[in-house]
Amino acid sequence: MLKIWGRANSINVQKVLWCCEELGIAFERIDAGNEFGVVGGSSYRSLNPNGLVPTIEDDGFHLWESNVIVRYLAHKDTEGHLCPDDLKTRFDAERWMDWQGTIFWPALRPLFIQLIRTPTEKRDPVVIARAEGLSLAAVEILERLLSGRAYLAGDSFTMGDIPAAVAVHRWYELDTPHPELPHLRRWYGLMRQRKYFQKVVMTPLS
Ligand SMILES: N[C@@H](CCC(=O)N[C@@H](CS)C(=O)NCC(=O)O)C(=O)O
Repeated sequence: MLKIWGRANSINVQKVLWCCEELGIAFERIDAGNEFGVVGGSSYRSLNPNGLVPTIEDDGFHLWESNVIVRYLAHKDTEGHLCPDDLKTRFDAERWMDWQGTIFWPALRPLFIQLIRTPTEKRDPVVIARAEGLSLAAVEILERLLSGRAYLAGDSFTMGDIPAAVAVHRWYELDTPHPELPHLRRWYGLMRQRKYFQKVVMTPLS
């Protein structure tokens, strides 16, 4: 059975758990990271030299980097539920996965850390203001994209929606201004209707 190391409240672990649930892949999850430790030990580091979560083991194959794991699982699924067959649609989805990891989450993460993991008296208003601006600029990119399509890579739910949706969920849940973005709101509503998004992602931020 697929093994997944990682605490269930991690954005990056949630991508993998949600993907598995969507694809009906059975898995065993092992708590690791933050208060659970594990990631600092030499046996974990031999699987993932970064000492971060998630890491998976599939039939003796170890893989880390959450978006790559989602790609791997989606591609491996022979039914093709989440990995589009059409090359251009597939790489459109891939593009939004990379964008989440390189643009969106780096913009939003400092806001998440400040508002969720930093005591009020230690918060830095400069960091918060900068992260709010960069995060808004990122979600406005999604708003423009979603004015012309139902999902990030076209007219159906794909692996391309997974990383962005877990980040958008955090943006909406954070106590930060949320200007009206009707297309983003509609797409986020579609995510919120998904049973496994509710199960894995719609949990209190911590
Ligand atoms: N680029 C990596 C980043 C992994 C990462 O930063 N994971 C965080 C949790 S979201 C982590 O391991 N933090 C330290 C910890 O939990 O101990 C990925 O997408 O998998």
